[in-house]
Amino acid sequence: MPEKTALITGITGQDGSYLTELLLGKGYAVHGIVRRTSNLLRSRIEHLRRDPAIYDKNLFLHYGDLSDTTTLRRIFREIKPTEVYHLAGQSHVGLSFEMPESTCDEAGMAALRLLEIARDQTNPLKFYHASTSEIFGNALESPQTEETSMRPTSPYGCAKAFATMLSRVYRQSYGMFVCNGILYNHESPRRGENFVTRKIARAAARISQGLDVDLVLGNLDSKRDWGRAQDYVVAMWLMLQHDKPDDYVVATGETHSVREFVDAAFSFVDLDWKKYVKQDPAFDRPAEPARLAGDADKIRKTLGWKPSGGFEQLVREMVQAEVEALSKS
Ligand code: NAP
Ligand code: G4F
Repeated sequence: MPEKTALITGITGQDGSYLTELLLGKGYAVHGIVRRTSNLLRSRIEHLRRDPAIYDKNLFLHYGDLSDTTTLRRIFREIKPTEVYHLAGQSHVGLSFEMPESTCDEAGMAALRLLEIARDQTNPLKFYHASTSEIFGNALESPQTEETSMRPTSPYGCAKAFATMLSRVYRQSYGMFVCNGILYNHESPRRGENFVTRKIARAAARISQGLDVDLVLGNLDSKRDWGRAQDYVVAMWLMLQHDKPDDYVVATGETHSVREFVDAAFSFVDLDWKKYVKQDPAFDRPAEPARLAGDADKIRKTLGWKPSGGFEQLVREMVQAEVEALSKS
């Protein structure tokens, strides 16, 4: 049996799927919590689930939900994880204004439930909490560091700020090994289709093949610090391998506007984006950070982490993946 047993909430999401691949490659037994859905297909981890050398050998899935504490507690008791990566929850900032209560339960209260369960375990475990740059909101300084004060601008940001503070309290009060990864936007071909980068990459590919005629977006001026998801899951793992638990900003330090992302994506398929992109205020949020940029100095110096590739590479990878998916279908 592998010595290290990881439990991942949110294993079917973008980050959960890349983290699973990383941990399997390192010889871990990986357990993931999946929700009951009406469709059994879990596209991001289907290739692992269909691999008889992996599924039910080193990768195990358990039904559960963040609201179902008794089931979560039973899973902990049965598998005795040595590392817990808590990634699950409604992660769309815009939608958090439409579903504030369930978002805050999943992004905030669920961390409390899991920390309480972790506190009761007799075996030592390390706990990763998926914090976010959205806790900084309208930040008072740029770039932001681990010390920057929290000024969230959305229900999602508020809930994550709560869970981030709580993780610190559990570390300080109970001596638990709990880390906050304060991650800036990270993207990949596995990004959910209603996040702006994937929406743009998909539209650029489809318009170039005559399958769509336009792309409707919200705020084009907004600036984000976009990195590659594959790099960011390495940062999560590194945090739990260090001898001391701590909080780390994970970012590229480079910001680009949504307009720049659109320009780069459409250029890749030789289109002039101005002919196809429309704006609809329906996609605007009641409030949001105008610009987020992270200072990843601490994780670079302490854990030796750094991002690979740059903005152009990320855009290229995402559009290329969409073009290839279309040619296969
Ligand atoms: P994602 O693709 O939206 O995945 C979310 C995961 O949570 C999915 O596996 C989803 O399951 C699961 N989930 C949602 N509600 C649940 C519930 N009630 N019970 C159990 N599972 C539930 O998110 P991601 O991009 O991988 O991000 C991972 C985490 O990092 C999230 O907490 C996010 O808020 C945070 N984060 C992300 C970024 C980023 O740029 N990606 C940056 C900072 C922080 P289904 O597949 O069944 O929907
Ligand atoms: O892709 P987004 O929806 O990502 P957002 O809001 O920055 O949140 C993501 O990153 C956070 C880390 O900073 C995570 F915590 C969170 O879970 C999530 O992964 O939007 C990026 C920007 C925003 O300014 C938004 O207003 O793009 C702007 N935008 C413009 N048009 C749009 C659209 N966003 C979306 N989703 N859809 C649009 O049509």
